[in-house]
Amino acid sequence: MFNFFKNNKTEENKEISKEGSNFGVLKSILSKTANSLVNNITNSITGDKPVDEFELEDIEAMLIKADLGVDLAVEIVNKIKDEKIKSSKLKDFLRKEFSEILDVSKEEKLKFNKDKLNIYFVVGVNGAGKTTLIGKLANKFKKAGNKVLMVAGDTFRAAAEEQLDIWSKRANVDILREDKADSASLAFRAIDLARKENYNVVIIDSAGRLQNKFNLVEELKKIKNVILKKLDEANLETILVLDGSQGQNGLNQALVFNEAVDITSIAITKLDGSAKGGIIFSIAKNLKLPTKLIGIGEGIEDLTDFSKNDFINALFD
Ligand SMILES: Nc1nc2c(ncn2[C@@H]2O[C@H](COP(=O)(O)OP(=O)(O)OP(=O)(O)O)[C@@H](O)[C@H]2O)c(=O)[nH]1
Ligand SMILES: [Mg+2]
Repeated sequence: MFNFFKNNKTEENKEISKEGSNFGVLKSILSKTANSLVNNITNSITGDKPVDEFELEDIEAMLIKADLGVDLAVEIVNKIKDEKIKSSKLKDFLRKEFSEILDVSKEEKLKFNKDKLNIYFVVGVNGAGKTTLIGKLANKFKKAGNKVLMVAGDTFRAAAEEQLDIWSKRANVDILREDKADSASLAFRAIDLARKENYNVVIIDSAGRLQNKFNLVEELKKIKNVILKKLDEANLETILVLDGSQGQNGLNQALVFNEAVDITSIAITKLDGSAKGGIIFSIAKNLKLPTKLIGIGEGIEDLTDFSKNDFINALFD
């Protein structure tokens, strides 16, 4: 049968908090992305005349290199050309463009209703950072006074349950797990358990790789259907975790997962040290999906809510 472990750890979490992500931390994490996306362009193209043909080519190449994707890079360069943007105004122009691209959703934060059962279904390819994100998220919800249940929905790999178990202890939250279980039926039981024991936050892990992509997609669809049989869509957030150091690959992954389970928000991990943060713009533009969380390290506190203004300011100021 399945196992349900209650954690009763009282010890305070002693890791240094990056909660609320002070702006300095975000700025230093995004410094490589800022260089590739903004500074390399605005530092090399100066003067008071409109950007010329050669410079436009350079800008296009730099934007593509910064993982913005070819379509978006071409679109921006065409605007610079059509609007006869002067080199000295390039930074202001890019700031406005990038800011508008991120206006895909009014909701910047994860859906959450304190009085309801909130389900977070976490998907993504293997190694993207799903399990780590769940640990960080559980910790955050727990500290805010919620009753949190983790569900070891990656039943394909025994080690995956162990890994989530470790995170449940770190975050001091309960976990539901069962070796080699059917993950959809585990999700089903998790929701029943949550109702019975008054959990208000349930976070479901999932496999990143099964024998093939078809099986993975079918399994994720099954889990999602089970969840939606039990509760309203308004209380479900389906989070796609993307490895921020993988750049444009993330866009292709997002397309596949979005088709399978209708993603409602994106979490970008490993932005620390990566120059490929431009992927956030590419996803917003192509899929109209909001990024709501950013992973900025391997520790339990290394998670920050995405804020459009902070993100833009960190890149441009
Ligand atoms: N630097 C950094 N590393 C991260 C971050 N998030 C996750 N990692 C690391 O990425 C690796 C993979 O993370 P997991 O959480 O196991 O990824 P997963 O998606 O659950 O992988 P599977 O279970 O194999 O599908 C681990 O070594 C994590 O420590 C992050 O925001 N920054
Ligand atoms: Mg995992």
